Amino acid sequence: MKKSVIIFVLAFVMFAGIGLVSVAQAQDGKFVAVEIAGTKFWLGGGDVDLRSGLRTAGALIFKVTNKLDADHGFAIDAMKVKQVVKPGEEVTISVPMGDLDQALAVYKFYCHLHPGHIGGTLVVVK
Ligand SMILES: [Cu+2]
Repeated sequence: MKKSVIIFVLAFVMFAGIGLVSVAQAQDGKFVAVEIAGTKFWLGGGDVDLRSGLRTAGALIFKVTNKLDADHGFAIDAMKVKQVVKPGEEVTISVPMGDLDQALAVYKFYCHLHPGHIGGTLVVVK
């Protein structure tokens, strides 16, 4: 490859990387419903650091995507979240800070439509 082509490719990769970072900052959590070896999971969660100046003020923003071919529920009781997500749909859920159960740091997310659908936890650092 010519040197100019390599520089162009590197510049493109850098800009694409910056784009991904700014998209990631626009939300506090990303969740995807998938099926692995016959078991359905909500993948996602992790940490939300409320002390970070990069996050959206006043609310938590979650991007929730259902990659499966049936309706699935996305619920976080301690954040008053209960949403049905249609097949192939991506929804943005905004949770006002006032809806968080302040006594908790670890929040369970799960599918309220299927008991066998495995969820996970989200840690909120206050
Ligand atoms: Cu489900």
